[in-house]
Amino acid sequence: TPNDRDDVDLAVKTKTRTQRPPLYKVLLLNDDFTPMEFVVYVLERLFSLTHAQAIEIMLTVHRKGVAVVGVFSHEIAETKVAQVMELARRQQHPLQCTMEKE
Ligand code: TYC
Repeated sequence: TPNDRDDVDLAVKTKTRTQRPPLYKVLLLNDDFTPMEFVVYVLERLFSLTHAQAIEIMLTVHRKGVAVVGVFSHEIAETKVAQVMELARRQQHPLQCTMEKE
């Protein structure tokens, strides 16, 4: 029969790849002036970290100059950065927060 050969009726498969939205790292930068307890407060309040996790990340930034605080969609990352910068500005701390594509 015509279809005895496997290659005759092989379906044409189109590979569909799921589009994953790019993710962005939110980075916290060290400086010499922002109080450690303010950084811990910001991390707890805006990134839903426990007190222990917040202290750990703050100390990493303090020692190494920068650390990833979290990974988010573009919109959430932008909002987090803006919220950190606004809290710091209100208290007149030079704390800097930025984002970068993962
Ligand atoms: N280096 C600051 C100090 O000694 C503390 C600090 C930690 C500041 C993390 C910013 O993102 C930062 N007071």
